[in-house]
Amino acid sequence: MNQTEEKIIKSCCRTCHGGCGVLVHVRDGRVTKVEGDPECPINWGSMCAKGLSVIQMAYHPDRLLYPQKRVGKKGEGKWQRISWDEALDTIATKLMQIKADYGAESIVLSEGTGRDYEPYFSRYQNLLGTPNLLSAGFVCYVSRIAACRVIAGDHIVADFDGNPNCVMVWANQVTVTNADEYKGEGLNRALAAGAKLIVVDPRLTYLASRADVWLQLRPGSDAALAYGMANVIIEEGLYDRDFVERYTHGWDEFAKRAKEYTPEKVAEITWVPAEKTREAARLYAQTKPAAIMWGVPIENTSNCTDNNRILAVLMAITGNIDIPGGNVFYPRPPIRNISSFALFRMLPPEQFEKQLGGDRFKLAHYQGQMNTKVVWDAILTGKPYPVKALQIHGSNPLITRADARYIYKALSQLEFMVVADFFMTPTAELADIVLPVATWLEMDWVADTWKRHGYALPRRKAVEIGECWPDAKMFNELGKRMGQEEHWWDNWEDGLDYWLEPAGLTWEQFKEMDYLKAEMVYRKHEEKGFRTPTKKFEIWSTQMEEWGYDPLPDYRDVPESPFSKPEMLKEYPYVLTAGARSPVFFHSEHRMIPWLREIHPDPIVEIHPETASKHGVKEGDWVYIESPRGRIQQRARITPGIDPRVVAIQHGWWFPEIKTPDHGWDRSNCNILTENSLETCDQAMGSTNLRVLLCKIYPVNEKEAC
Ligand SMILES: Nc1nc2c(c(=O)[nH]1)N[C@H]1C(S)=C(S)[C@@H](COP(=O)(O)OP(=O)(O)OC[C@H]3O[C@@H](n4cnc5c(=O)[nH]c(N)nc54)[C@H](O)[C@@H]3O)O[C@H]1N2
Ligand SMILES: Nc1nc2c(c(=O)[nH]1)N[C@H]1C(S)=C(S)[C@@H](COP(=O)(O)OP(=O)(O)OC[C@H]3O[C@@H](n4cnc5c(=O)[nH]c(N)nc54)[C@H](O)[C@@H]3O)O[C@H]1N2
Ligand code: SF4
Ligand SMILES: [Mo]
Repeated sequence: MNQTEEKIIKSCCRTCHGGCGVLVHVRDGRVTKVEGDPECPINWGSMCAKGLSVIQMAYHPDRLLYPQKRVGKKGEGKWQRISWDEALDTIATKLMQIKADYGAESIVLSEGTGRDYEPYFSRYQNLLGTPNLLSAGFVCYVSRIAACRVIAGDHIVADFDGNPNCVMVWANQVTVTNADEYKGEGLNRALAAGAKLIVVDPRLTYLASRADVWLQLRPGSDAALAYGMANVIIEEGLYDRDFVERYTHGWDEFAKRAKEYTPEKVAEITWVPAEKTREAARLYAQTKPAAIMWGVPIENTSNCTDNNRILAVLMAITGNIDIPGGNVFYPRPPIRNISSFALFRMLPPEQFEKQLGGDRFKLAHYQGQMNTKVVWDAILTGKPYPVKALQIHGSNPLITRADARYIYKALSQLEFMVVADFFMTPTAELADIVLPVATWLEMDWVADTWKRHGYALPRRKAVEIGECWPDAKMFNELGKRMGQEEHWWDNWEDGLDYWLEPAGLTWEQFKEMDYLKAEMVYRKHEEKGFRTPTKKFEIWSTQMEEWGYDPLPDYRDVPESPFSKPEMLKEYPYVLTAGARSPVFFHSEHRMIPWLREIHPDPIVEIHPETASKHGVKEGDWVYIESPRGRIQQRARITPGIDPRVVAIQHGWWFPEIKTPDHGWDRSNCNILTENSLETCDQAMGSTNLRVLLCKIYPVNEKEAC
């Protein structure tokens, strides 16, 4: 390569859940600029602040550049540089010893959200023989996939390619979060083409401000509101009779339950005026085609499974399933699917049955997902069996999982812990070995395949930095040291050819392509029915019934609310909603990136002006937010865009600039406040109440402010 010539490499960002096509400019082996690729059908040239800041992340002075081992006590912050060979040999020896002593199930693997090395990680898991792979999936997206799978055969995605004329955005800020399948660009285009917009959100978001109808509901009351809409749709005859009669199972029972949820009754539960519920229901049911764009607050809760089910039912009864511009099943690109890549067949069934929490949370178990509390319990109590080791790739549980102090206790007691990350996070500080990970700029990859939008895109390596490795390479090299040699490759990148094999492509061929996309076919049910036991869309789920759950979706209030715990209101008078995304941070990431921190320097609590004045809180003041579990500080933003009975805080906060090894992990971390009991989480999926609880607020005195 001519060292002074600039090269432009077409690639695919993954600074969030990923997918945007990007042009990476490289000069002298260093990335000098990234910009959106106008030809990419995912983002059409747009990029967000996080993606644009990847250069500051990749070349950050605090970035982990080589493996390290802990030399002091846990959390003391004393580390020593080691070679890759020493790191891998230590991990392999220790894990094989633990497996021999306690069984493979005593090793828990853990990944963060949307990490697309999943095929390699799951292959490593299955060959190791542990049933315990902890991800965010039990509270996020996979829970939606699981619920849709049992009632409709597969996940149902808003079809922006098919030009919806109405979009109901439910608990979602897609133009900020670009979550899961499509980027916000799809919605922007639909709105520019004149689509109607309904927004269901307790906060006046950018999208709510543009909406034809904004339903400002009480956080956590979603299923009641959806039932209220179903009530209107049924009472006013706005449902799709033909679809309901030919393709659904359980309509009569559902209609009977929906009858109870009159808009007036729903107004009491949700705080949404009855007329608004009617208006939204009519607009959604009468504008064809209409899509629901759903978001994660309906899943980060104890009613996760049924929130998902009832929204899917709204799609079905209005005949918006698998039609252009509705909610559709996308065919996958014709490459090796995850279960085949990950060799699921290699995990013995008796090992799978040992999955922690598997006997309790049946939908989660069915989808290979697990609740987190069962892992912390097993570490601390040794029950139902001991957990001795945790290997974490790309997660920061101390900040992102419920009841953070309990997690701190569990991680502090763990016998052996490995963390692979870009930076030394508060979680990594408790590890024994820390491994430096490559960013998306530093690897070839088949990107975006976990999403249900039908695309696979080539991510092309632009540079190498330090001794950082892609996670996939770590699994490949560890696997070979742990008796799995015959299932791994000499060079980890050869796995890309294996992945692409069913498409008749090698990586060398794929990387010359823009993308691979399966051809879309709509209305598949007309020919084949749905992939459920009855071949129908199961409003009444036969699978849920068999597992002993309510076959119909139900509304259950969150465990702490003015209705479920009125006795708490005296001390904790406000409904707290925790975790609406900031456009410039991805969960606990990016607090160390100068461009992004300049835009968003502090954690923010949103408070209504009346509420703020009641507590003597002014714009920009530090405020304590307290729940029965503890208290944290965030800075006040006074806004009329929130109900006076509700306060909204942000999640993901720690302070990399605080150089003590705890990095201020418990000052503003909203998961100090959340609760995590097994009794209050969703009994099918195990999802925890990360979003809604009761709290009190009061000003921080000057001496105690952050
Ligand atoms: N910039 C950025 N992007 C991200 C992430 C990030 O951290 N930062 N995280 C990624 C991940 S893993 C996910 S899951 C997605 C999530 O992406 P989204 O689904 O868009 O999630 P949020 O922004 O958390 O919440 C969306 C909206 O729901 C509202 N809301 C809160 N509680 C309730 C409720 O009880 N009911 C209703 N109807 N609405 C409620 C919030 O006020 C918020 O405006 O974003 C992904 N993208
Ligand atoms: N209270 C509350 N809690 C929440 C939420 C909420 O709304 N409220 N949201 C929940 C949701 S939906 C989710 S998905 C979870 C997310 O939870 P996590 O996935 O744990 O969150 P992140 O902060 O995105 O990721 C943690 C670490 O992964 C590292 N990382 C990023 N990419 C890679 C990679 O490719 N490889 C490796 N090895 N490391 C990488 C980052 O540097 C970061 O330190 O949080 C949940 N927690
Ligand atoms: S939305 Fe995500 S994939 Fe797109 S530019 Fe931003 S960080 Fe990258
Ligand atoms: Mo998520």
